[in-house]
Amino acid sequence: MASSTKSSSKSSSKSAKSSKNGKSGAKGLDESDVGARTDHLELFRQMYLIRQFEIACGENYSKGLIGGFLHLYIGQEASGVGAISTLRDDDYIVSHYRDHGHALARGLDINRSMAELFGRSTGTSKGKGGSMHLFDVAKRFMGGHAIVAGQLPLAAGLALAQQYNKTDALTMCFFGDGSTNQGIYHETMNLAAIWKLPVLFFLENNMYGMGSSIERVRAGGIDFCPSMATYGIPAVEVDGMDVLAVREATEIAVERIRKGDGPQFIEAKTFRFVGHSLSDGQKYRGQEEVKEWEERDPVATFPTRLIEMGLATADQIAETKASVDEAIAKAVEFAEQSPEPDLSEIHNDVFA
Ligand SMILES: Cc1ncc(C[n+]2csc(CCOP(=O)(O)OP(=O)(O)O)c2C)c(N)n1
Ligand SMILES: [Mg+2]
Repeated sequence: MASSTKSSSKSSSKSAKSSKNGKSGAKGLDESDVGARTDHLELFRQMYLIRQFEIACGENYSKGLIGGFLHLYIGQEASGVGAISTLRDDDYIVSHYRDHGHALARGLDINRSMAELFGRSTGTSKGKGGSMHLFDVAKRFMGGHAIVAGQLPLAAGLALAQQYNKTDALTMCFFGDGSTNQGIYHETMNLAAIWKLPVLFFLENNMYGMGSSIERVRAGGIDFCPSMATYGIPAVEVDGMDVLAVREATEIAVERIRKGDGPQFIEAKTFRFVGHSLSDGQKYRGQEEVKEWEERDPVATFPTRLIEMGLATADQIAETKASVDEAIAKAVEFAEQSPEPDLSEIHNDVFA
């Protein structure tokens, strides 16, 4: 927590002072700043959308309308939204099983995403993937993968294709602290570095794997950036509760990758406010720690910051929330009313 707070204050003050057009984020913006204003409000909209989507998922899981495992992204919204806001449409994203936030930040349709969780034929994977396998090739969102660290070599493969085809597009790969003790993690880092692949390794260090703190299971401690020297991959730590700081750090890394500098590594220190999955009693951590992180809840604190910076009004925040709430209610309705996949579909899209 200490290092996160430290990097937080440093990066927040920095990011609060600069917007995309280089002007001050202070009060009294003129009309030429409308773009920046819309952009900041959009970051809030996405974080709020993810939060409300996840709350709705939790409710419908309890009702038995969503089956299988359910890993919620509550608390980590600033990390995914800030990072993905820097990407172009032709970049790829690969994620793990805690993928709803990444998918929604990428702009996957919320009706179809919700329907996927409900296991309905209108879902992004036709109802056969579920929560851990959201997928949308048109959006270059290449899943949703349930095997811890399994998405890392896939990211390297996608990045190799981008390099081979001489594009300046890149692959952003999200993974958790728990995946870093898998052998394939080290193999991927080494290969990506040797081949200078255009991949952004984005670690969401939420301090816990499934039921153990990273402090207990990692010999190198809770900070990952120093270990990246082993692979010669430039690494930066950022406060994952601060959407502007995440965006700023990611923008720099993305620019380097597009220039052909090879892989970059970002470690966002973040926290999941809820259990690993909905069947987690959280016996491995104290609630004081959770409360401490919740005080920095990005969804709750960002509106105040936006208003103070003169980037949004209280009315705009309220309107944004109301329209998201309505969209989520409609997504649940869409999912509930959609049919289950037909039995004749059982063998389709399973093997390539
Ligand atoms: C190869 C493999 N081993 C174990 C699991 C079970 N499992 C699912 S999530 C998880 C913890 C991963 O934690 P982390 O990478 O920190 O991601 P977080 O859940 O914190 O986002 C484990 C052990 C799995 N899915 N795949
Ligand atoms: Mg973790």
